[in-house]
Amino acid sequence: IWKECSRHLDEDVQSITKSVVNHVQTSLARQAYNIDDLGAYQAAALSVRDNLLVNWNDTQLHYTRKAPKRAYYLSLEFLMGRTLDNALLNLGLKSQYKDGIKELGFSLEDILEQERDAALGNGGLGRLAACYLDSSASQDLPLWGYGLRYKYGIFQQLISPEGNQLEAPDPWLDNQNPWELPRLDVTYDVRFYGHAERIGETGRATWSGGQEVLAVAYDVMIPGCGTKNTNNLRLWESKPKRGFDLNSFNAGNYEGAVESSNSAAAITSVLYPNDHTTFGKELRLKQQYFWTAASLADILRRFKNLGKPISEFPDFVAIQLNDTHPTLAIPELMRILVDEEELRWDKAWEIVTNTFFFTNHTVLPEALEKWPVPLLEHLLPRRVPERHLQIIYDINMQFLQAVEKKFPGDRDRLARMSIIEEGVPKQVRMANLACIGDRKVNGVAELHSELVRTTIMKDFVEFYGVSKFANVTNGITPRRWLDQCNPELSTLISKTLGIDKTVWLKDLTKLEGLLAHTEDKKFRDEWAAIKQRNKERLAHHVQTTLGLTVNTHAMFDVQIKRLHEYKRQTLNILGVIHRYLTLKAMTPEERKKTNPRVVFFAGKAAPAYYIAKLTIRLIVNVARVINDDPDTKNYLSLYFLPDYSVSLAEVLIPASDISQHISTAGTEASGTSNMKFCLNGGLLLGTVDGANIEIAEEVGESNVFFFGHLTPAVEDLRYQHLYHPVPVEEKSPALANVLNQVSAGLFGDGGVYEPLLNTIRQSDYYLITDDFDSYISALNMVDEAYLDKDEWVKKSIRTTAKMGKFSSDRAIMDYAQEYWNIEQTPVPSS
Ligand code: 26M
Repeated sequence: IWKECSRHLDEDVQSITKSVVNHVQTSLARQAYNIDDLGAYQAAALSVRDNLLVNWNDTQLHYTRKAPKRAYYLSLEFLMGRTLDNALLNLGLKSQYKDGIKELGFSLEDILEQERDAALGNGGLGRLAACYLDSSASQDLPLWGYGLRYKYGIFQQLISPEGNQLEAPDPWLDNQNPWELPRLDVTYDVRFYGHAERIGETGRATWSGGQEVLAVAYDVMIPGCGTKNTNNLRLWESKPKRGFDLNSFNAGNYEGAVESSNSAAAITSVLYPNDHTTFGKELRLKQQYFWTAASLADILRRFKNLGKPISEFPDFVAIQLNDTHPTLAIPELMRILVDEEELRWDKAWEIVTNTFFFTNHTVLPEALEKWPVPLLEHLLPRRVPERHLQIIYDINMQFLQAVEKKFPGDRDRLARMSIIEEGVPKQVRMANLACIGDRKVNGVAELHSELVRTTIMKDFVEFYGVSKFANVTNGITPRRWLDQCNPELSTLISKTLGIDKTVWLKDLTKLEGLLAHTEDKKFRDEWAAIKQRNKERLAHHVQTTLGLTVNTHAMFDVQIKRLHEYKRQTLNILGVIHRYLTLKAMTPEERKKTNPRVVFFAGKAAPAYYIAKLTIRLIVNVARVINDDPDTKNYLSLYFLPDYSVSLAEVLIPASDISQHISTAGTEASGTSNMKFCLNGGLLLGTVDGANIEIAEEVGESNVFFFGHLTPAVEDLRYQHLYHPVPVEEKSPALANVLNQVSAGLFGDGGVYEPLLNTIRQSDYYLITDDFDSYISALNMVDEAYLDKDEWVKKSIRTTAKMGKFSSDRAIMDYAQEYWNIEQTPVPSS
């Protein structure tokens, strides 16, 4: 049998080399002997793509034939990262390709590094969408994603000599992208501005004038793990409807001739790099309407091919709205049903409210999306009653009448619940519209969903009843976030559990089987050795990219996420400074007894977020001083790794001993990197917030390091800051000392940091002063625990073993069963 198997494998390897060489010669039009790593990557990718295409075609055909109910995930962000490694693993072809590529004189590891990240997202929300796509395919669920094909993804982050963040464009499509299939025949017209008129007896509306733009589909194949099912992510590109204006051209006005095509192409040119703040920019609203209109038209066309009556739409289609960004889909579907399908309002509304589901990702008030009425009015005209804004007004009127009926005379309540916020200008509250137009609303972790029910959606819970408001705790795909990023650990787990990896990767609760081995010294040693090699891999990365040498015998302490005051990178850096000052005050003998620590930061700041950028500057300049200080550098060093990305996370996460998730209680909806670190055996230092709480529930509080005030205290503390302020010196002398040292210029011109320090000295909205001392003691407890290496490794194993709940497979199955009512539709293996 073994001979038979290896013969097959040889055949596989031979056919792989043949296919790769073939792509070098025919697709790339290059000579096989004259190819570099990039060329080898491209040829290998095209060869893998051939495999994916077969599965993708079979899957789409199977779905069409079986005609199950389908789900659609509408997200303005899909933070996919690289594809080749993931595709090889999901197809089960990695070792064959490794051999085949080697035979061609290349190393698979090196060519994988050639791929650019698809970085069409800002952070957690976009990466969650990517994990859900992987899980939907792996669980054989008929789900498609819909998004935008931005020409430029999230900006590349550079750090200036002063330590400032600089932004550079991310031209990720400059090398051709082998993972997408242009569908130049799948297009829709989308119209902006212009006006609508009633025609004929029926009074149907037609729209004329304005700007017409073409939406062109690009399909990205999403392979499942250990299954033939390969789902689709459809991304829209905007194109001018007409090439250029011939009249202007003939009149010699060449600029004018291409003006409209430029503005059409602008719609999908760039991802907006802010998260948690809304700007009200017209182009962003255009993106949202362009995308929802094209996606709905496409979904409707597919539904119509079934030949079912429109009333059955919700029996065949479920649409998940990833945050409020796609909320215009609600009035748009109303427009289609009323204007084009000629349904009565009530009937249309019933269909709409049975089709859409809405996920909320934040309770921060500044992050709740609102659009000025005049802007919407301008973009989506309202000449006749059936147009968007009028539709929104009509939805609102009917809704408020129902509220008035249930709570007569409660004008404040009506004002709070109205889709329209009074003021100059009036604004459309997208979360209210999304809630009113949806079947169900969910938050992304237990605490967050409870906060949704008791704060931002309180009135709506009282109106609709609580059952409309539920929770789906986020998850992560263990394929990318363990098997792919930490192959040695994956192998050790399979060996220890005695099962094939595809089994536990698709039923992550199987990891609990590791608990039986915590007392096995040999297993623990292997576990620890893998962590050590991952630390060395990270150190090697820092050495080759930044030219800096990292002490791999120290504890690796990591905080990587978008820069934001609520995430409190400031607390971390002030803690680092405190540690530095403490070390400086010690004798050399005392220092030797301390636990050496290397602190890593990475993350991007929104380009206009001044305080976040100042935090980066402080981190970079503290690093310069600390890493250069001969007294302390063996005990404490600090790195800010520029241009955080999915690929960088894949190197950082497996290398961490401890990671920090230290948001002010009640502010981080869930967090998902916390799950990734724990899955890779890193311990967690965090506040009682978001999914940290559920992680602690799973692994037991003795295996996590918690600190800080709890959510119910936060409001009171903020009130005290405003009305009974206590100077920092009194609250935390240790913190006061740190702030004073920064002001005094220990890390370069102190004045530069005053605006940042003043956020703490003054209203301190995110409670740095209240949590600082408790944070420092938690850090000390981490040090103490780390001294007992054996016990630390046990904690690490226990943590990984209890991560089953946080597989995105669990989350996606929850959506499938409790929300969308869709069924697993496996493609038979031929
Ligand atoms: C909105 C308007 C205009 C431009 C951009 C935006 C916008 C973009 C991204 C707003 C929010 C965006 O993302 C928010 C986000 O990533 N939230 C995170 O979602 C994760 C997945 O649920 C959670 O784990 C995190 O706690 C939450 O912060």
